[in-house]
This record gives sequence, C-alpha cells and structure tokens, in this order.
Amino acid sequence: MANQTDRLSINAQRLLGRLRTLGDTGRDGEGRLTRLAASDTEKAGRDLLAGWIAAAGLELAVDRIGNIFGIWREPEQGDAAPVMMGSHIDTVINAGIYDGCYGVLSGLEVIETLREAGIRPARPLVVVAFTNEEGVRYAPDMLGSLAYVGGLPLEQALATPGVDGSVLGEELSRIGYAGERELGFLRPHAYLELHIEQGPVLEREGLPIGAVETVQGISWQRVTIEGTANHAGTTPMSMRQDAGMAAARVMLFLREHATGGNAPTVATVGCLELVPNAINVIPSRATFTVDLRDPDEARLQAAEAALAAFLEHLAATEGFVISTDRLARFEPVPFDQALVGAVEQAAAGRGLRSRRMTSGAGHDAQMLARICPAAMIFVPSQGGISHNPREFTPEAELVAGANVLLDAVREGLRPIRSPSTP
Ligand code: HGY
Ligand code: MN
Ligand code: MN
Repeated sequence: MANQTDRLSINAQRLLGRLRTLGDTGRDGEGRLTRLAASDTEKAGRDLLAGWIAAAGLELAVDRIGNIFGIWREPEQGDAAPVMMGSHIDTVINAGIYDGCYGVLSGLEVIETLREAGIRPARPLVVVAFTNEEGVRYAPDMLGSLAYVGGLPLEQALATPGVDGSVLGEELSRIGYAGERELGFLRPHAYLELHIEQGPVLEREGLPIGAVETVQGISWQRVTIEGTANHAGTTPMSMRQDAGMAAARVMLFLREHATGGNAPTVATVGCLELVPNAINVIPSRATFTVDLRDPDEARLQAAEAALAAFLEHLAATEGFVISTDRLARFEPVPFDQALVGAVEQAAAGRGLRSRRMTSGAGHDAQMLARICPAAMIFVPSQGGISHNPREFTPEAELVAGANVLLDAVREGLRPIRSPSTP
C-alpha cells in the first residue's frame, strides 16, 4: 500500500476553484444562490458543468430527464459496467455552495486525476449530475435518479407540475437539457456519492469522514384546509372557521408528536399559503407542506397516521374541509455493506477516522441502491448547517473527502496497467 507522501491525490486547487465558480453561478441581485431544477440559473450551472466534462475529454451525455453524464470508457474496457460517482447541482432557495455540487465536482476531479496519472481502471468511470434532486420546484425530490432507476415512468416524470405552474419536461426542453439518451442507458457496477453531512454529528464527534450505511425514510404531503372567510373585527371567536388557526394547530401537533418521545422523528412545515392573505380577513384556506422523516419505517407510518387522525378530528369537530396530496414517500434505504467497508478502509488508508451513520437528508444514492451496490461518504458540516448560505466545510476536509472517494473508487478498480505510480 502506498505511503502518505507518494500516494496519488486529487488536484485540490482545481476542485476548490470549481466549487467556488459553480457556487457563484445563479446568484440574484442580493447575492443569494438559487438554482431550482430546470430554471435559467440552473441552466447556467449545467452549462458550466458540461463545459468542464467536455474539457476533461470525457463523453458528455444527457438523458431524457436531463441527467448529465461524463463518461470515461477506454476500448479495452469493452462493455464492462461502469463505476459511477455523482450527486446533483440543483439547489434549494438561498442555498449554500456545497450541497450536491461537492459530490459531482469531486467525481469529475477523481476521473481527471486518474487520467492525468495515466492509470487505466478495469472499468469505465462515470460522473453524473441528477436532475431535480432537491424537489423544491418539482416533487418528489431525487426525481431524476428515481426516474433513471425505473422508479418513475419517463412520461410521468416529464409531466411533473411545478409549484410555479411550469411543467418539468417543457422546462428541460426550454433550457436545452431534454437529452436523447434513454433512462438507465448505463447500468452501474457500483455507485458512490460524496456529500456534506448537512447535520451536526461528524463535527460534534470530531470525525473527518462518515461512512453512510442508511438513509432515513421521507414522507412529503401537501395539506389543504378550507374554512370560512369572515371579518377579523366583527366575528366572535366562537363563530370562526379560521383555516389559518387550524394550520397553526396542525403545526403545533406535529411539533409535539416529533418531540414527544425520544425518537429521532423530525417534522417540518416549510411552505405555507393563506387565502386571501389579507390583514383583516379570517383566512378561508390554508395550504401547507408537511415533511416527516424517521430512520424507522414503522415509526414513520405511525407519524403519518397520527397526523391523519388529527386532521380528521379537526374536520369532524370544527367543520373544516381538509384534503391531502402525497408529494413524496421513500422508505429508509440500507446501503451496500461491502461498499461501506471500502469507504472505511479508504479513510483508514489516509489515516482518517470515520464512523458509520444514517443520512438525515435524502440523496440520489438511495435511488441508485435499487439497481446496484451504492454507498455514501460524508464530510462534516460546520455547525451542522445546510440549506442555508452559511453552509460551510473547511477546505482541508473537502479535499480529504475527495481523496477518500478517489481511493475507494480505485480500490474497486483493478488497473489494467498503470505506470510506476503506487
Ligand atoms: O430533502 C432532502 O433531504 C434533499 O435535500 N433533497
Ligand atoms: Mn444534496
Ligand atoms: Mn439538499
């Protein structure tokens, strides 16, 4: 095994420079970064990535749902299944620069590093950026990778309506990323995703690497509560059917349910709209989203059932008309134990301590796990902050994570021939 000095490592400045450049793509007049799926700002990010893929000498491919691939395949590899690395470059609203982008750019960096070192892996290597991982504009999240693995029919994926009244397939055509390649045109030998943790665990334990072995379950739904508009001044409290107050009671119910026991259940109401949204009118309608998550499927189902019962109670006792729409539902996903072990070994090989852990966030890897061995590598998030412009990971930790990805991929690839490099 190579010692630390002559061990092959990624080009840190190239990776960090690209992270900054992509991180500056899609900022508004106040400097806020937002690259929602298939938007003009995301197109700018896609164009930048496609340029780097082409400049690296890889085959650039785009599939029917807009997933972007950089493929390194040498003739002697024949039709061997590739090792795939990737994540996403779409962001939430007013985002940080690392979520998703770090994994895509590190995958590209690993490929360029191996090519420049003259190392010819036994398998093709592929880097991918999946469409609409965040799910902010189009639900569900991880839509591009879900469609890729056959979890969502292409026509249904393309017809997905956006929160802004757009349609995903039309937007992909408009920005020039409705590609030709069929979904699933590459069936990976394995998939490895490097990502920031987006939570507090690694930093709290002083660990540089997380070997992710599961992703918790996710339940997204939209709730609509219909009440009765009335005058804010003249209507006695006993005569109101206030949809806004009903929504507030649902939020408090969710908070109590999630914090009541010592379970790791989490509940979030991230979107809320009141109609008619006027200062002196009792809201006739409240529409809001509920994001429930739990690493245990039975507990997640129990949380969904408790919410449904509370909504029924509200309707029965106060006469509200309440409806719900399912937006996303993914059970907890276990990753491939051998691949998780390869991550731990790659970290140890660099003298880096690691721990096995569950991902609180959803990731494309949980979809790829349906068709091939998949696992993830985490690096710490400062203060556990993410989905926030204050998202930050120190450069040394970013570089360490990318080198662990390099070694984990390399371990899995018997070189056909390699020069004197170790
Ligand atoms: O919602 C998530 O966990 C991810 O950021 N899409
Ligand atoms: Mn992400
Ligand atoms: Mn995210």
